[in-house]
Amino acid sequence: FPKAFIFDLDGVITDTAEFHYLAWKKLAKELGLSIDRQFNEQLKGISRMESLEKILALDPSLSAMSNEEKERLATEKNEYYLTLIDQLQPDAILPGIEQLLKKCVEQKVKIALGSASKNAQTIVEKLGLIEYFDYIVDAGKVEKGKPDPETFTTAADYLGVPYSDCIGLEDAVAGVEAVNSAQMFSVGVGSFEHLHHADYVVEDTSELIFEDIIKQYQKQRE
Ligand code: G16
Ligand code: MG
Repeated sequence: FPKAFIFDLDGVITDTAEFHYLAWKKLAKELGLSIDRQFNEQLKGISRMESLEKILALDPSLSAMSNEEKERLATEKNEYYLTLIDQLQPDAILPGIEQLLKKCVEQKVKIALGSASKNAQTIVEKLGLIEYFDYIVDAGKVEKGKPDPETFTTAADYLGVPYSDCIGLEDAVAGVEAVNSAQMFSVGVGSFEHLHHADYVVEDTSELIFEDIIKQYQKQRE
């Protein structure tokens, strides 16, 4: 039986991707650039600075920008993002997530968060889910972001659980890669086309059924 579930935040627990998108879009516009939802797919799961770099790469004339200027732009994006997530409430929890958290508690499976966001704790608090979490790993606790396994191994190390007894839930390709390289069982949430490297894929969070996940995990561990 698994000992811990490690949840990604954006795209698994709530859909903050839309707010990241709106904030980046506003910043891009100020730089004379335009981004769309398709482009935003690449920004899922990667850090704030890496996201900014991808946007700046759209215009070669911006390549000479100083680090100070980049910091200023990243901060500006975050300030706008914070005004957008200020309205977050429990109704923004994705379908099936709270039931899954309750099942974990019931079955004495530990719960951690493994997010690339520096705002992870604030978001989980606004959603009213903080009590469920035994530990939160956010961007401030790791040196290497996803796809490096550090986000997930840091959570397991804190919980004192072997990696092979952990299940990582992710919506991003980089996130699934991080879970896999931590030697954990990976559950991908989204299209099979994107996430076929995951050990188990469901289309959306409403299909994250505790018993089904356990069954798949046990089948693979046999
Ligand atoms: C999230 C989002 C990313 C975002 C990153 C950093 O990761 O998916 O798009 O760039 O956090 O967020 P912040 O600017 O708040 O530090 P995750 O790992 O929760 O999916
Ligand atoms: Mg995500």
